[in-house]
Amino acid sequence: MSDTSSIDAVMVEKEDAVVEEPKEPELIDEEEEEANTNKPEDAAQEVEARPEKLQQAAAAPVQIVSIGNEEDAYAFTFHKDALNEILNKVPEKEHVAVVSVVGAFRTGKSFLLSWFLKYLHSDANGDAAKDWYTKFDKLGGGPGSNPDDTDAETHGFDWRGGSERNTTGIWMWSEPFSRTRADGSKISVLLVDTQGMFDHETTMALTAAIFGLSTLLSSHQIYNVDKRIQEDNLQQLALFSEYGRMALEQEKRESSADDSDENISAAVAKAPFQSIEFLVRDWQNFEDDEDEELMEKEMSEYLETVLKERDAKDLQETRDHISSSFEKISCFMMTHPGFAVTKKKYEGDVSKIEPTFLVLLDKFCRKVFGENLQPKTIHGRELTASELAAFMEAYALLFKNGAAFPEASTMLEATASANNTVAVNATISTYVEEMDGFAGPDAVTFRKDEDFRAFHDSVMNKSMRAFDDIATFGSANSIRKARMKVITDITQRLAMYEKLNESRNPLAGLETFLIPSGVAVLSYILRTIADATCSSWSQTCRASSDALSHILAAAFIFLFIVYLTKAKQIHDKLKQLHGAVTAMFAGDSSSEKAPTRAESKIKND
Ligand SMILES: Nc1nc2c(ncn2[C@@H]2O[C@H](COP(=O)(O)OP(=O)(O)O)[C@@H](O)[C@H]2O)c(=O)[nH]1
Ligand SMILES: [Mg+2]
Repeated sequence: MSDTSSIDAVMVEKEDAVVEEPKEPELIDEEEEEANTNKPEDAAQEVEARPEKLQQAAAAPVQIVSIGNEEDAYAFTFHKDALNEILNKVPEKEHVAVVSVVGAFRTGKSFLLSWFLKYLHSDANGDAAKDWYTKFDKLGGGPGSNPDDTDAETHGFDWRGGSERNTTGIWMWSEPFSRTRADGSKISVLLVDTQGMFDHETTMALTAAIFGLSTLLSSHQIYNVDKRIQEDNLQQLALFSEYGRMALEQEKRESSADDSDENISAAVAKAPFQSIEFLVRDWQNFEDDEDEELMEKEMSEYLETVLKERDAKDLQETRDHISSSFEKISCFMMTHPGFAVTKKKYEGDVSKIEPTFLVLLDKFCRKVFGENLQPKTIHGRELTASELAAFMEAYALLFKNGAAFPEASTMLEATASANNTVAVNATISTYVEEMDGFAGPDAVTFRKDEDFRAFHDSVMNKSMRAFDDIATFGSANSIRKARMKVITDITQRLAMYEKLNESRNPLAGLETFLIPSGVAVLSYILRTIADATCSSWSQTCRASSDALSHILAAAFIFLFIVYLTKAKQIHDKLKQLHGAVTAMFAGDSSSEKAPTRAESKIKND
């Protein structure tokens, strides 16, 4: 588990780091949240209503976006705190993958996601048994499951068969799943469910809005379709192509401003959205004798047929738009799970599911969460959890006033603005992390002026390079503003580090003692000389000696008063001096362990 304060800290910084529109994120108080959540049986509320102990124990789907009603034009409400609570569980610098499922109402999206949960638990150490899906009796999230039940086996995305629930919105599983990538690095997987698309009550604009938000958010989007890929499924996808085209053009412009040819081809090759996979449910065309290899062949041939060139201009355009918007388009087919599964009373009994469905399900899980698993990227940059939160917030704001699908340029602006925010936060974190270790609240060594400046300069250069690497997108003016914001912030922090460092200077404040001590020593010496050299009959000489002894006494009294008022500081200073001298002789004055940010934070708290 991560340092849970870290995302909050970044988010707090982020709020004041917003450099241009969109406006301050909506923070929803509990009352407002209740009013905005469209159904009383809302699971997010169920989670909140549960006792603390159970909330910690039971993982559950959490609503991160709820959708209003006709009165507010189906405005989206982003539940920032709910999202952050999940993202805080991701280790601070770990990248995140977002796997989401979109598609028509009651096509088995939540059912599939509940299976994903089972797979991810079974494969927690990357060693799921070949027949992992037979190792338990029941699938969680079904009609018989109780969200208050502490038995994790019964939890899942809500796929209650038969009930006409219509809780529109976007849901995320409360626990991220840690996976190991092929290169050995860790990645946290977040599962996202969408509800309320393409049903008879949902307008096309709302469907497009949910679809759009989910596409912007995901690294791998599963588009669940019933029986076959239809033309309207493709058209729905092509809706985002305008955004894709603009994003690509912007990248091309940026690359041509750069002289390296390598950069141009790398940027042009990048589509704005990552991976989309059509998941055809209840596919009926596999032959009885087809083995897995043949089935896979059939899947890729089917996708090729669907996407192949068409004579009709509009059909061809749809295909071109999709191809240029997504980095990767794939297809998988599942057979019917068996009629028992579609019965109203079906509660998730695994033994009633058709074996072919389970075999294909196993293949699909391994495909999605195996080596294909990619972190969420924005313009080629892999995101951490706190960065994902910044983008998610900017995207949700696009639909704040209603589910009218935003202009591509607005989506692009939101991306650029969130990207600048991420760049500002990352730059400041880099600076703070390094400076904290060198001269932060927990550092103990006083740094000489020239060392301090040199260190600051090098950290500043490194941080600004980090900024330039991230802030590559959007208008030059907004990037410039974000850059200024970073510089102002770092300048303020520098002043604080200077003060902290100065407070560790063992010689600071010594002038209060040095001057009276010098006067005392000088008067003592002069008096000793006077006493030794004066002849007994010289009045002037005796008077001078007396005057010097008065000065000496006055200096001592002054020193004594200062000592009384500053006893504690003097004690500390002497300790510091002693420490500095000891360390100097031990030859390791600069090798104290740099405190981590987390340590300083804990101490500050
Ligand atoms: N025909 C069919 N039904 C399924 C499949 N998977 C799940 N179901 C059933 O479809 C109903 C709706 O499932 P659900 O996951 O809630 O659908 P969602 O609205 O897309 O999330 C439930 O009764 C499931 O048991 C499938 O692959 N094919
Ligand atoms: Mg569902």
